[in-house]
Amino acid sequence: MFSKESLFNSRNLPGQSSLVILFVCFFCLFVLVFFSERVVPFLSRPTLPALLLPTGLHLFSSNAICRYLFEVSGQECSEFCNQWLEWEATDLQLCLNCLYIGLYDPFCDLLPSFLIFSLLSLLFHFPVSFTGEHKSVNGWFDRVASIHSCLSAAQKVLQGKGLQGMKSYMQRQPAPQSSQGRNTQPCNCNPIEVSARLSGKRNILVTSALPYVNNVPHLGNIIGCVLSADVFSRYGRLRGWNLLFVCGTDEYGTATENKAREEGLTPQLICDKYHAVHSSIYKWFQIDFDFFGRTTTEKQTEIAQDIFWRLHKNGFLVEDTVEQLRCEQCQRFLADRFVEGICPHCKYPEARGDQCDKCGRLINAVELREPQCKVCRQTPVIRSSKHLFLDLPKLETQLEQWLEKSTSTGDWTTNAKQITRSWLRDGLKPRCITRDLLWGTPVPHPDFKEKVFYVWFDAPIGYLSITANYTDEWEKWWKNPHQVELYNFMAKDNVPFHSVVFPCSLLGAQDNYTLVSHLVATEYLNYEDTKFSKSRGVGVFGDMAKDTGIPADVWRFYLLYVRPEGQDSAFSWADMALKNNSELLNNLGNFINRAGMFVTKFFEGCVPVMELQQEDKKLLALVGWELQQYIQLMDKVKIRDALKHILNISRHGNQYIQVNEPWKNIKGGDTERQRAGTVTGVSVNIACLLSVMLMPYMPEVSQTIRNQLNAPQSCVSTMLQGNGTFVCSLCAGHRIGTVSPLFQKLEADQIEALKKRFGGQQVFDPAAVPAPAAAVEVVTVNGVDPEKAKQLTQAVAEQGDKVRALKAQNAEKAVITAEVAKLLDLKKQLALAEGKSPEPAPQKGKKKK
Ligand code: B3M
Ligand code: ZN
Repeated sequence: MFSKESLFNSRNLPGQSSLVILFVCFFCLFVLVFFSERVVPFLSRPTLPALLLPTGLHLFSSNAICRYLFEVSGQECSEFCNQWLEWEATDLQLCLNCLYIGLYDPFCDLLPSFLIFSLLSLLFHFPVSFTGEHKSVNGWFDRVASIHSCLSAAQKVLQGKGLQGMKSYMQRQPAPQSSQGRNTQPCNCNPIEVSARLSGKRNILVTSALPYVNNVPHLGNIIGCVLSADVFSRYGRLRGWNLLFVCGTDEYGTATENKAREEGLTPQLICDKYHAVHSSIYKWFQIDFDFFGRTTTEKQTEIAQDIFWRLHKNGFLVEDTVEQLRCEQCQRFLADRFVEGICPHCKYPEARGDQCDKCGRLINAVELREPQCKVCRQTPVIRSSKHLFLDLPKLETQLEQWLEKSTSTGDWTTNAKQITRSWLRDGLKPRCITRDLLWGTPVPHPDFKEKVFYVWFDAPIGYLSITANYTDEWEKWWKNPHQVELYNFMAKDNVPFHSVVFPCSLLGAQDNYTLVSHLVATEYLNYEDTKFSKSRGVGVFGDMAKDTGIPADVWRFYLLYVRPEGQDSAFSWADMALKNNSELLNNLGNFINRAGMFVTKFFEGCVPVMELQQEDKKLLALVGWELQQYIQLMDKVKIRDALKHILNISRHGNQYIQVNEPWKNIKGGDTERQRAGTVTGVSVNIACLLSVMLMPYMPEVSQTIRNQLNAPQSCVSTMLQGNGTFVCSLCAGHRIGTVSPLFQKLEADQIEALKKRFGGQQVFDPAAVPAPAAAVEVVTVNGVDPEKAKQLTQAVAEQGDKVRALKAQNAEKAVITAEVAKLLDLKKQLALAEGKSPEPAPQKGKKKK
């Protein structure tokens, strides 16, 4: 491996090509400083130098310019050259940025000149001299060094100690960390370069797996899909990307039909009801979709049938006959999960049609002994039925070619690549895409007119139809693979459908579809030391989070802090309290609050004049480095890792305040007071940066901080669009607003009560949860008590779950009877609170486990 160490220490003279590269770096900076009109016209600011090609294309990364020069000179870029280029893009750039920030002075207009000197002095790390054929490089350095602005910059920085001074300054700085030492993969693409590909912007299409409509999502579902996609989308918008974020409920299939039967509603009403439930949960969590649609629409039928006919026409559908269980009483074919019987392996009497819960073996429904329809308990019969299959083996080669490219150029998570590989390793088999159901997108083929599409064929098409319901220009997103990058967010169990089955549908349909470029899959989130379980009442579900009194942003923060990124993780109440109290309250909140309070208390609310000392420059360099890590990680969708860098910044800030003690200096003489001013000004500017970095994670807190600081709206767009350089956005004289604490402590007793409430052992006891700070006033009209009704609705639901769980576990009859009695009592109370007569509800069919 090429090592940076050897570069810094080697006595070797860089070869000619490496000098070319260094030369290009200097050249670019030179262009930037002295010919700033050459910057790329569509960039928001003159960030990088540019080379305008005869074709009209702007190259504006030194690396790209270098490659171009090789190309036109007819020379080949050797392996050694590539290594230098990589070094330039990763280590050199990083080092320069740190240095740049280290020298940063908000009132100095000689910055670019410092940069040149930084570069020059960097070279002093290399014991090289430019002789013979490299003489011209030497001459160039000399000429640049004698330019007035460079000289005066040097004087200002070096205070007369000359380049030797710069060299010793450099040697006192920490060497840039090697990429191996960092907790990140080096980002080989210059983000600015990529962002300019299309009329100055990346076109980013973000989807989150479509949640099944009939379930209330739990925290694990939320972090895996919508919340992760939301953070990335918010980040992308901050970066100025042209981004569309769509999602919606996945509404067809047996699960919906059964839920409808359970609740005595039509499937459509079930979908309407639960779509609203999902929407309100995501709204509370501040998931900022461009559009949250649903799969039961006309557009869905239109697009799904179009894809179907294309697959049919192109010969990628095959027919086969399947044996299935049919209940004559219910007049329907039974999906595997809706048949029960005796396990052919272990004789467990309540084995399901797909799996035995006792011995865990997979079962084919037709193998069950004494099968029963779970709805009416009649014995089903075996019927054979004709179905259509997607011919995956026929598409395999095409799929593999595409996968090779997508997984190597895109950011696929490791689990996504592994799961996909293992599916391919086992060889693809044709997959049935039709079902004998009513609730689904109708199959348009006359020979299959009683059938609907299988949900997993249908659901991903939902991404397209949902977009189509949002904009007539949906094809610009979905039939534009060269100009659109598609990010799919999901939990790992959804991977094969997104990496194999759905891409095969689209490849086979041959209509220039946009296929996934970045498949981002999370691992699983556990609840404490167990799994989330609706039936056991274990875990926090989306609709309950808001009743805990904990703000949505704190929920977001903690879920993102433990995001199962790379490995399974767990939600834990104790840990949530700990992270809230240590990271949010004592670290982040404390720093931002102190910075603002100093401005308010010591400087009458106006940002003081800053005169940066070594100490301040060091801090800004550190902050800049953390910001760069944040950007690199976010670009790679390492959401959890990136969050840690925000917290690092406030940690550095707290230390800085602690060491510099502005509260003491403010009482001293002029010099001390000036020092207090600088420390306060620097801190409050860092607080402003933090508010922007927090935006994707905690949108409300982020806005609150900017309101408190009275920060200009422009800081939001400028701070993350550069390459991670720190921008001073609150200048001396800027008046901030009213500062107040951002977070509240989570107390031990509050957490204990919440843990009990969601632990599955206890029935909901509203009295056990301390009321949130601002409890809603209870309105009582004619005995109707909405607040109590809300709590009782929850209690009824939880008690219902508990009863079902006990039944499912075959608990003792006496125990079940006692719990049923409690349930009936709760229902009575609920009816009263709702102002209805307390009649028991009519008996419904047995619920699924
Ligand atoms: N509804 C499964 C799930 O929610 C399924 C995802 C569809 S994505 C097109 O896990
Ligand atoms: Zn069994």
